[in-house]
Order: sequence, then C-alpha cells, then structure tokens
Amino acid sequence: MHMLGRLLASLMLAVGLAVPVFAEDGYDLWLRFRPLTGAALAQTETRLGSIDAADAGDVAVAELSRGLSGLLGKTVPVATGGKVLLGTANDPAITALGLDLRGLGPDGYVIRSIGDRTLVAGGSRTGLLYGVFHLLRLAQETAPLTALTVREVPKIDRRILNHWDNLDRYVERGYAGHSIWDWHKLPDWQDPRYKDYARANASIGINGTVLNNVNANATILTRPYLEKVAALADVFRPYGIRVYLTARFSAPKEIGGLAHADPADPAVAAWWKEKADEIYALIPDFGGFLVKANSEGQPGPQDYGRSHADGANMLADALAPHGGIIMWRAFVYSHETPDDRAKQAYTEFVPLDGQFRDNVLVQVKNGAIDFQPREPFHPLFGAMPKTPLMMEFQITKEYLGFATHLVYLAPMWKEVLDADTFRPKQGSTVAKVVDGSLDGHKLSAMAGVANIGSDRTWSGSHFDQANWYAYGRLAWDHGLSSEAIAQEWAAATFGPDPAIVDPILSMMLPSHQAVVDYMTPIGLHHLMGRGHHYGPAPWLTGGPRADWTSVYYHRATKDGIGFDRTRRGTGAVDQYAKVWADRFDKVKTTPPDFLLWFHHVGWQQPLASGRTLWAELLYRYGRGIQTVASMRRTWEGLRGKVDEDRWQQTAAFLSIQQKEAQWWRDASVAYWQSINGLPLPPGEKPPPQTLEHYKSLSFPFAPGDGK
Ligand code: GCV
Repeated sequence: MHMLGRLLASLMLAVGLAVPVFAEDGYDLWLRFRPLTGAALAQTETRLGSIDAADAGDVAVAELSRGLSGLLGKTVPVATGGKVLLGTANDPAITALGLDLRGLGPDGYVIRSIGDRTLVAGGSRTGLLYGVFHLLRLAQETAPLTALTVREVPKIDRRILNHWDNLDRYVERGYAGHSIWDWHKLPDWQDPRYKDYARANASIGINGTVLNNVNANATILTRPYLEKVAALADVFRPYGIRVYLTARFSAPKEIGGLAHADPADPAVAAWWKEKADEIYALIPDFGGFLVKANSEGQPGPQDYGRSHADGANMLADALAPHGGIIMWRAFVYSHETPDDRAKQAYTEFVPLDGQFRDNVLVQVKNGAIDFQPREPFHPLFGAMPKTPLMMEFQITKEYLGFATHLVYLAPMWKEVLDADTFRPKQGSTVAKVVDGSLDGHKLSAMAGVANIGSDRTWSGSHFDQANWYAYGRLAWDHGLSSEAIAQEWAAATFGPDPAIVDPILSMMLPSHQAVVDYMTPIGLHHLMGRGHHYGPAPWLTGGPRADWTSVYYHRATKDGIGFDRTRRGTGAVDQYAKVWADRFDKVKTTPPDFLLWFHHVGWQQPLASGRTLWAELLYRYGRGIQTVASMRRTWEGLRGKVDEDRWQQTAAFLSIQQKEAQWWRDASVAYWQSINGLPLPPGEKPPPQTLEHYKSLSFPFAPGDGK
C-alpha cells in the first residue's frame, strides 16, 4: 500500500495532478519523506538534488539519499561534484574548505550553504548522520534551503532511552504492545524493526538505549543473552547508539553461584569484573549499567549493610577499565521509614555526595514521588554538586492516561528543566545541573522511559510519537521551546501545511495543563487506580503500604485537603534552597499549581483566583474537560486534511479521553463530597453516578501493570 502510494504520487506529480492524501499507519514516524510539490520541490531539487560524499558507504549517505529520494519522488544520485557535500571534520574534502570546525565533539555538526552547494560536516560519522537528519528535517518541513549556517553541538552527552522491557516481552508501564526485542529469535534473526528503531532514534539525537527493565532479571547477563545483546549492538552501532543493560545487584548469587552479593566481598567484585570483561569482549562500545537498588523490593547493597555509594562504586570499578558508566537510580523509598515519601531520596543521597567514583551518575526521577502529572522539581537537583546527576523522564504515560489520552509532554519537561534551583544562586536551573555546566562535570546524561512497543505506531498512538520525538530533541537541546519542537514534529508527521500544523499545535500545547486539570489539579497527586494506575481512585486506602494509597497523598478530611509538607508538617520544603523553602512554606507564596502538594488547605478557603478552594477544584476539572472538548472539535476540523486512518484512530482516542476526563471529574467530585459534605458550587452538575458505582469499577487487565 505504502509503495503503491508513493508510485501513485510520483505518477501524479509527473502528470501535474495534486497529490492525494495517503492511507498511513504511523510506522514511518516523523521520517515519512512524502513527495514535495511546487516551490518546495523545485527548491529541494535545485539545492539538494545530488550527493557527494567522501565515504559513499556511510549510513549518513544512505539516509540522505533515502530521505531525498522520497521528497523528490526519484532516486537521488551520489556522485563527485554532487550538490550536497558530506564528510567528517577530518576528511580532506572538508578540511580543504578551511572552515572552523573546532569544538564540534563527536556528535556536533555544521550545515553551510557554500555557493550553490550545501555542506554537512560532522565531528565524526555520528555527527555527520545527525547533520543529515537535520538537513532532511529542513527539507521535509519546506524551510528555506539557501544561506544555511547551522552549527549544533548537543548540550548533554548521553541521551538515553530506558526500556522497561522484560525478557518475556512484557513491557512494564507499556501501552504500545509487546517489547520490540524478540529475545527468543535473537541473535540469528534480527527484525528489520531494530534498524528502523536505530534510524528513528538517531534522527533525534538519541545515542544510547538500556534494553531491559530496571526491575531486572539477571538472565540478561548470562552468555546466551549477552550474545543477543551483542547482535542488537551491531545493528545500532552505525547509528551511533550504544547499548546499556540494567544490572540486577544480586546477579552474582543468581547466575554466578556465589553465596551472596555483598559489594565489600572481593569475590563479588571479582565476579563483576569478569562479567564486565566478558561483556566488553562481545560489545566493545558497551555503555554501562543502570541499577535500581534497594527500591521497591529490588536487591541492593543495603541488604548487606552497605551504602548506595559502596554498591555503585564496586560496579563502577568493574566497568572503568573499559570506559563504562554506572547510572545509579535515586528512586528509593522504604516503608520502614515512616517519613514523607517525597523526602526519602534526598535524605538518603545527599550525604553520599562526593563519595561516588568518576564514572557514576545518579539518575534522578522527575519528580520526588513518581512521574506524576505535575510535580515540583526534585530537590536533589542542586543539592549534590559533587555528583553528576542525570534526569529521568517518563515518556510512556503511566500516570497520564496511557496511550489514549493526547498529552504532549514537552511543556511538563520544560517546566522542570527551566526551574531555578537557586543552588548555589539564582540562575542555577535544573537543566544546568543535568548538562553538567553548573558544576563542571564531564559526564552528563538524560534518560527517558520509552513508550515504544510492537504496535504499528510504535508508541501506541500517533500523538504519543511526539513525546518520543520531543524527548530526543530536548535531550539534545534543552533550550528548545515546546512549541518549536511540536511544530517540527507536526510538520514532519502530518505535512508542513500551516492549515494542518497550526490546529495540531493548538491541540498539543494546552494538553498537559488539561490532563493535570482533570486528573490532579492544584498540586494533588497519586490518585490513580491501584497497581495499574488507570482511572481515578482517590478513595484508595489499605493494602501493603500507606504510600501506595491515594489517601496518603491527598489527606482529605472534613475541614480540608492536601499534604502538609511545610515546616509545620513533614518539613519537605526545607529540602529546597531557602528561597524556595520560604515560598513553599506559605500558602500565599506557593505557586497555585503546587498548593496542595505543600499545604493542607480548608475547602472554603478563598484563593488568589477569587474562588474558594472547593470552587477552584471544580473549576479546574471543568477547564480540563473543556480543553479536551476543544481538542476534539479542532480534530474534527481536520477531517479530510489528514489521512483517514490516522484521523480515525486519533478521533476515537480523543473521544475516549473526553469520556475519561469526565469520569475523573465525576468520580473525584463524588468522593470529595463524601468527605466534605459540601454542596456543589452554582452551575456545577452533580456526578451522574453514585460514589459506590465509581468505586465498584475494576480493571483487572489494565495494561502495563508491573505484575
Ligand atoms: C519499573 C513506579 C512504577 C513502577 C516502576 C517504578 C520505578 O513505581 O509504577 O512500575 O518500576 O516506578 O521507576 O522503578
């Protein structure tokens, strides 16, 4: 169908007819390269109609010729004197041009118009590939291709995906089908998807992937599995992507035959060293280990009375001779510690600042609770200046409506990256901590928990592809705006026509605020269904641990709602710089979006908006639902402009989103009323069902649950 479509398009172009709207299934992501028309076609033909490359066998050449051939509707020749000149900074054809290419590093590149030719020069072959994808992006979005003076160097060195994929192909918190890693058939069968995965990631600058779940299975470290991993690494290497693995801390016991995994035991350290040697013999550019230790039941150094630093350093020593790194997660909380869960990572890790080896990064989640629809930035950022901290974002939407809610996550990530930690002084943003510039760290990294699976769309929905895209773009350059990224993505994914792109942007940009409004407004958090986190369950109580219930987080009583984290409460505010701590400590100076995160507030208390808290809650639920309704109307208006298949699925998902937004509001309101006994503010409709009804709904097979 796809090939036929292209053929048809070329034919129609040849006879001068308008190009029809194609049936599409989303597999091509933002790398569609459908035939251009009119002035854009003419411009691309003139400026980029042929390729000249020092190494014609390079993947950069293959990608450029593939992309341009799609855009021009014909095969683009590769020949000396071609219009686009490709090379690395060291190629004689490039050095002969005498340009200043210093400081590009391996991943940087320049794109220059030189006379009627266009130069793409990379700091290495990977940089060149990134440059080629940049040029293709410009051509695909029909940007001007003359007078180009692009120079790009990524702000963060390691731009990594974290797959929470189990070896049986179940994806924890995955809403896009099964794992794309077909372990059973590897290493002999390499699904063509692996290469397409590498292409897609390289096109947005992602250069690392952790293949398996942080809730790890030690089997991945056995020889047969390492051979499978090596086969994947071979596919990814030409695209500049390194593989990493999660290491189960108890592996020496489980697959190594040792009696224990105590990091202080030289036999344990020796086992890891040998394992590292084995891995690097198979995968010379292996990136390193990601570790979830002593968290949610995972084994770790504390099982033996050792610290996180002891555990991380032992692994770091094993990898150091090979240049590998350790990404040690700070997502720790214990129910033996009765302290506020939001405080525990800080309490545990800040005293360890300065104790980690040079090749260890501490991977800190956004945020201190767990990827909620909105959290204040994690207080660890800025509080461990001697340790490189990396950001962990969640691309998969565990707490944000799974794959059916249209939520564009870049605004949420930007909000956190741009947050000022005020440590040690104003202007010390989270982004500057993460990119290493604030404290002069050599290592810098960002992780995104992938939303990728076996679904034809890769991400479970067409719009969830935008979150994968935005993650890559922000990991490359956290200075980009959410809007600019959305614009690029929409133009590549649905075509550059502003009559399509503008309405799509008007749906994407307010979508994050909308989901916060209809799920967890004003700083509420963790009110989702037990285990699977699907749907509203603010009534949730009991079970194995208090901090897995909703009542722990909202603390609603007859007189008020919200978690008192002030100095009169748990004191979590004091984990922030004094400027923030003082602000968060008072209702008046707390940003309204975080009010109930930090304060227990009376239902009838008037807020700055002029409404009481109760009325504000109702107002925000309504606002969220209205935004979704307006997104649906906008999409209706795109019928016939966007291909039917993608239009249909998106329309259906938007209707699910609207239904579920209403459900969130109704179930939450029914529950809050059962606690506060208040009448609804004027004009607000009562929930159509009883609280008992909402409570009775159960979803035993909701996707992505950790079990
Ligand atoms: C991989 C949350 C999720 C778990 C996840 C955990 C983590 O608790 O619900 O599925 O486990 O975070 O990030 O380790």
